[in-house]
Amino acid sequence: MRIDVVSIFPEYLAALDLSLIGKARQDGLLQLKVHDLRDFTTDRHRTVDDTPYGGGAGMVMKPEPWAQALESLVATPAVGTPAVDQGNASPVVDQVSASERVETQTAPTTPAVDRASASPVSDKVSDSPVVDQVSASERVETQTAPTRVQPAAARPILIVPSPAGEVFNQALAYELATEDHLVFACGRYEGIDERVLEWAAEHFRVRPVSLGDYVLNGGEVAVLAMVEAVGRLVPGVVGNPESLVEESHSDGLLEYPVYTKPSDWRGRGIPEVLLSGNHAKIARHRRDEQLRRTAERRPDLILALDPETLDKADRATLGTLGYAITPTQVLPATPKSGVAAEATPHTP
Ligand code: 6GU
Repeated sequence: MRIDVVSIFPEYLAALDLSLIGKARQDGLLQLKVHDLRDFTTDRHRTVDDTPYGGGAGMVMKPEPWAQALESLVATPAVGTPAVDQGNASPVVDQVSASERVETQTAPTTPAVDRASASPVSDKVSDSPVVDQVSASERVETQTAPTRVQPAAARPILIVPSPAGEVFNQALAYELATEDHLVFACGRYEGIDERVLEWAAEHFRVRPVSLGDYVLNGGEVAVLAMVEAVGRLVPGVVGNPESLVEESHSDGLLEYPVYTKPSDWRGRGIPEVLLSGNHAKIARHRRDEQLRRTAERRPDLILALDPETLDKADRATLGTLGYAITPTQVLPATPKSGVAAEATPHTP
């Protein structure tokens, strides 16, 4: 998978050199590059922001540096993509080597000053020795558009981290993990000029995405979270794929509690069943712990369960936790009437 991150703080993304994701980059499973937005400015001060039309607090990110940065990415194929693995024939600039640190000057081919005068990306396509994932016949060339226009489904995904986006979750992480190319556009200040997102829709599948209902100063921390969540689902990145099966959210429930040695620690023991060697009993105990913990911490997830995924024992446990299961949904039980909440008539 190819991942490009554009930011005015490329150093923020240095953590992606470490641990599992850093290893996946070294192994060539993730071709991840960080680009400095300021490399795509043309003025002496490398300006990326300006005052908002209509007034108000703060600054807004100027559109043109973003267009230049994003255009450079749709036109620059990654190496070693599944379609065409160029191996050692790859251009040095695109290689992810063990020694590679987060790059601050990754404007892939030409410096920003040249780019402004050159007719943009179509040159770079022909310069490149590497064929894009999308075959030449799938490309729709136009005379007027400065960038190749691809059919919507073949366009890379552009993720724009924003508290105003759709909420990121494990389902979205799984979806993104199947993509060939993700681009992350880290906004700062009050955000990016809205026209960038409209324009970008011609070249990307644009997805504004939020981590949750709180505000960060910029998209970088959100990108660290999303790249880790997505990257670890790319085949080969996590050594033992079984560990992806039993973790929180993989089945719509939180993970069960885990314990290791010693079995008696500061006067605290562990659930006896875990020492029994009875695998069926252990599996049942863990499933019940998942249900109990989820009901306590995330009742919204219990209500979102599909009854078809619940066996008899699940239903019994949910009953003791105060839930009723209808053929189509899980509901809070209403103890007095014994009738499911939805069926209780509302009095005006
Ligand atoms: Cl993705 N970006 C910013 N700036 N703030 C956030 C967020 C993202 N998710 C939650 N808060």
